[in-house]
Amino acid sequence: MTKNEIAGVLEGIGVLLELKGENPFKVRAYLAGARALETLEEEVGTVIAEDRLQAIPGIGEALAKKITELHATGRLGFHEKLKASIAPGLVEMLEIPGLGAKKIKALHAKLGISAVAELARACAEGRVAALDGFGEKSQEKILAGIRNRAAYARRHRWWEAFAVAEPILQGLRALPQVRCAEHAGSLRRGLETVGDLDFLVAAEAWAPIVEWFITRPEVREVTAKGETKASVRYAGGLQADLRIVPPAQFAFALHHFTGSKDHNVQMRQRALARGLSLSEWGLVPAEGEGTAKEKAAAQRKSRSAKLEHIRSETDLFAALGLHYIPPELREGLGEIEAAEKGELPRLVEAADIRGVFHNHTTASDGRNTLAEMVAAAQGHGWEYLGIADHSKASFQANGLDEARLRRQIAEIAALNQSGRFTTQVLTGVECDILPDGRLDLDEAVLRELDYVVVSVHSAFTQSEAEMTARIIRAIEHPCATMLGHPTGRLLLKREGYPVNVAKVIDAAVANRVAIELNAHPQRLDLDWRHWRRAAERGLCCVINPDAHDTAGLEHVRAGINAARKGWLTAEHVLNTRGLAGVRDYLRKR
Ligand code: DGT
Ligand code: CA
Ligand code: CA
Ligand code: ZN
Repeated sequence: MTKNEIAGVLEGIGVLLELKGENPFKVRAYLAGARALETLEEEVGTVIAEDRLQAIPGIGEALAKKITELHATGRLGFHEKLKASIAPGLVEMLEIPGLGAKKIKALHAKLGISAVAELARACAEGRVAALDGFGEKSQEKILAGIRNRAAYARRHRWWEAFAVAEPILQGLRALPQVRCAEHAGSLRRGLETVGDLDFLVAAEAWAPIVEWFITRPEVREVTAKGETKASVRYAGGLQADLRIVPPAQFAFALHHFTGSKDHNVQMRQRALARGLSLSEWGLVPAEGEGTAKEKAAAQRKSRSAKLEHIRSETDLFAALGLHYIPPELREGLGEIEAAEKGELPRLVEAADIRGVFHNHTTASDGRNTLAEMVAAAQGHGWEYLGIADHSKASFQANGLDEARLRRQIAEIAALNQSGRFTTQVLTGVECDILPDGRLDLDEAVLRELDYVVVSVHSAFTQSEAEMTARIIRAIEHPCATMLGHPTGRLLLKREGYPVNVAKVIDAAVANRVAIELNAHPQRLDLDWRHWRRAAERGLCCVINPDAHDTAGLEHVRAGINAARKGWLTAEHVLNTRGLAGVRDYLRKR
């Protein structure tokens, strides 16, 4: 187990102890231990090997033993026993966003609630609001939390879904019977969350493909099996549909099963207006008897119509008088009109990215050193890597104060001068926006940096008006260069704080502050749905991985998906510019 995974278990123990009503000192000891590990600057393995765990403030003998066991085995008998000693319904209630151990304990003690369903009923009947220390507002929040938890459980983040899907697609392509295979559905459209996976295969022999698909080791359950299709559920709950079609039908089926529904409806209407019927089986004259399937088959046999020649999605769009529409744009949001007029944007691509801002190192809560991060950025072929560690108000993330930041600036200057890397390091900071909208660091030190990311990490419960005013005040600060993760949402985990995004965008445009498209797969914040209009209004986008380790730099790919869904071109994105262009942009501000 890694340092952060161990910290996660310790924190979990603290919460469970609190739920059990254990001595608060004991609870705090585990939470403090978790914090101490998270901010540890060296490898936990090294510390264990050299028997120095107990030298870390906040870690005593008992904790050191448990950390060692977790590091070595990935398990902890004490944790498992503790979990087993608490009603599973209570542990489950901990997954409700916004409901902590203290409140669950009170609900259990006063209302005898020990399951999520009981809690939902108690809220619906108003019994929670009547409790001391709860009230109407708190009851509403709990109900919303229960609803969110159920909705979150039905979907999966794109990044994790893609990691499951990609090896299966490659496996399908390697089968001798398979002519071609593609992802379809929301995964292919690059949606931030995915309900289920959709695989589409062209082949003439079906049985061996279906058999292969349902016997993968990751499959937990086969939920449907037919001659040319199958559905399965994998470990982790993700489900997948496989459909196999004859090669001549592949382009139509790929288009149909890529969707979205809205896009498909509009495409069918367009076909009808031209006297054609579009379906997963083909594009055929709309008049006459029979189903679309029969007509497509008849047409294929007669080899007469020009529609025969549709072999790819490009051909299919062309047959309806349209330029090719990239899957990311197929949401029924005006892409067909733009494709008709030849006005589709040339969407930004991963290869356009020349560097990134907003990355963390071990100086705050990152897991790799400055040099390790730069080496990785160089491996990506980037010209520059911006470092933006946390500022001091984010004490839980070991944020930097003015003195530590100045030392980092000097360290970066020395590294750049050493010529050790071709990738240049830019100096930045992820400066906390304090609850009143002031920035967390002195203006003098901010002026010494190449750029400043401003972000909200505290006081999430402010009203929409307060939060909006707070963020706008930060945007108006003369040193602010870009706004980090503007809504603070964590996909399938936590809704964003309330904020008037349109006003924030206006302020950013007016103050020439860029807004981040935070590419962390859990954030993808600002949401792609805002970007098309925002870019039209002149907003500059910056795709930032918010990397906390070298692997985190890969997340740029998820940000590219979102940017493409937001109709963004390379010109809209600051970090498609080379180092000279970026320096020029930063100087002119
Ligand atoms: P998801 O799985 O909820 O993230 O979203 P999708 O878009 O992958 O939806 P899914 O898996 O239900 O179906 C894949 C595509 O197949 C969908 O985007 C469009 C097409 N499709 C499925 N069912 C229907 C339908 O009832 N009507 C239409 N027009 N298209 C459908
Ligand atoms: Ca799907
Ligand atoms: Ca599906
Ligand atoms: Zn942040």
